[in-house]
Amino acid sequence: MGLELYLDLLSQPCRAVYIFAKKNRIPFELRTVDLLQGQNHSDEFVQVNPLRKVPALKDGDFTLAESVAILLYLARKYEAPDHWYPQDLQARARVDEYLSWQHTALRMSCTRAMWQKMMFPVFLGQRVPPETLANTLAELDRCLQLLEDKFLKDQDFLAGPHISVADLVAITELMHPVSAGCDIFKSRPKLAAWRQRVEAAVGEDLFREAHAVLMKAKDLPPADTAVKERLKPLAQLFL
Ligand SMILES: N[C@@H](CCC(=O)N[C@@H](CS)C(=O)NCC(=O)O)C(=O)O
Repeated sequence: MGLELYLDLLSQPCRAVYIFAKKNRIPFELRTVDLLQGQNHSDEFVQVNPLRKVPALKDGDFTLAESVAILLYLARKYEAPDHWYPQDLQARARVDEYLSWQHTALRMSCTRAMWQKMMFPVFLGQRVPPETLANTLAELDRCLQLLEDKFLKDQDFLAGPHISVADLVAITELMHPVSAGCDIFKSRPKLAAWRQRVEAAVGEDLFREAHAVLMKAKDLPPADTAVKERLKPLAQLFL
């Protein structure tokens, strides 16, 4: 068996891996793991990733978790064009710097914004206190400012003049609040222009395809009681 990628495109790191693999014409079998149905807890998936999270990779007997590790494995194994993860010491360090930062900053505020604005009220039928949402959106705004000031600056892409895995990881995060109706680019022309450049570099069709599941999430039918119960521990992390 060749390369298998275990993904749910509702998940932002899965979309980054999916776009990277497709854009680089890396052949893979897509194994969809439906998180809302709890398929990440199935015996089959736990064999691949005991952490029970997507994305995950299986390449023959080799299994790998964590989106950053997966992106870098794919970049190295398939010798992706240098700009994705440059060989140059300092250019690579810039990409690494962003990948290290975003996990503890942008990631959580994008996830919280999407869940609090959309998944709780629409899917779980649970009210989110307005002050909780306001705090989340304020934190998101603070992270966006850091993204612009520290990483994007006056460059075309986050880690320099060319698109890299940092841009994929970032844009797939930012599309989370966008899907919930947060117009995060409206008052940020620099970031909006960057988004256009990333979409153009990825290809608009691939970008749309990767985000189709997410953009339809607002139309999900309300969860039944079993799904609500199963998602409770996870959902609490996003309040
Ligand atoms: N640090 C991990 C995070 C993976 C992660 O949190 N995946 C989420 C989806 S975005 C997941 O599988 N959640 C299921 C759960 O926690 O039950 C990565 O970057 O791959």
